[in-house]
Amino acid sequence: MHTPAIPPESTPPLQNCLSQWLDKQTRHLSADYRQYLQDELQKILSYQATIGVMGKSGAGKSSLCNALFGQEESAVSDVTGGTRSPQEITLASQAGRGISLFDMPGVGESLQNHEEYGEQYQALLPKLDLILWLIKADDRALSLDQQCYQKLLQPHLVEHPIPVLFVVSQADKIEPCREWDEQQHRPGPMQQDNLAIKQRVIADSFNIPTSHINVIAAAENYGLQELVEHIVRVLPHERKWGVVRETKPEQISNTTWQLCLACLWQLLGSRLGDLARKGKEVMADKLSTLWGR
Ligand SMILES: Nc1nc2c(ncn2[C@@H]2O[C@H](COP(=O)(O)OP(=O)(O)OP(=O)(O)O)[C@@H](O)[C@H]2O)c(=O)[nH]1
Ligand SMILES: [Mg+2]
Repeated sequence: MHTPAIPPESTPPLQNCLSQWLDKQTRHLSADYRQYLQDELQKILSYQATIGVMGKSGAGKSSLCNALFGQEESAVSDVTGGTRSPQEITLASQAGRGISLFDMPGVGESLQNHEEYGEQYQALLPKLDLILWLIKADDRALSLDQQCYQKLLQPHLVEHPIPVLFVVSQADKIEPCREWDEQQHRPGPMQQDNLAIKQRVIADSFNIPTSHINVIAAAENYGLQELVEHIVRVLPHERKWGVVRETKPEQISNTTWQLCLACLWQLLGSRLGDLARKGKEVMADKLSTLWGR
């Protein structure tokens, strides 16, 4: 498969770039099939992703969302009279319909409120594609996060299994802080060791593999490309572009871009296969030759 040579920041609007790419890739097909694929491409590209962002107050949720997706555009629902409810924020769209972020309440609060939040979570979870759970690098008190995960989230994940990625945030604040490399914007050697320990502690506390935990410092632009790559890897193919489309181009690594294109190609191939199976003109040989390239 030929892929468009990018850094994505040099692309015209994403839709145009991918539409031209698809046009080139499918030039051997009949006009009907090409149009069908272009329509499918637009459907895939216009998916609106919804991410739940969890973590104690001050964990760095807003900072991360702004670093990945841009400035806050509007708060759809609000915090009301002492009872917090999930707050939906639509972030400024780069090239499409925006991305919905839910600021999820409850983390860091006492268990007394969990029953009330439980119902809200049950209602919200089916709407979400992914949850990001932030824990500040220098926060040693994990027990409220842990209880919230076990009591509030885990029971609903059984019914609505969506990926949950843990994020160690504000990595520059882990001891010894003075070691942070201001030039390279990365942790020093002892900070790196301590961040690895932190990842292991979180993995043990939440019973997840360390590979599910990213380390970032949004204010330092550290670890953000890797986090985006991880998000894209865990999302189903048809939901990846809703996130990539809205992510700032500088946070999309070449690996992420290539991965998304390969998955898009696979997805379009299967859509075309579905169409052929539905009894339209059979082009099995031609299609398999084209898709095998
Ligand atoms: N040094 C450093 N500070 C950070 C980083 N990320 C966020 N902060 C700071 O941490 C504070 C809290 O960040 P927010 O993004 O507001 O945290 P939040 O989780 O949205 O907090 P709530 O909205 O209260 O739930 C702010 O003063 C940020 O500037 C980081 O990577 N490094
Ligand atoms: Mg916030």
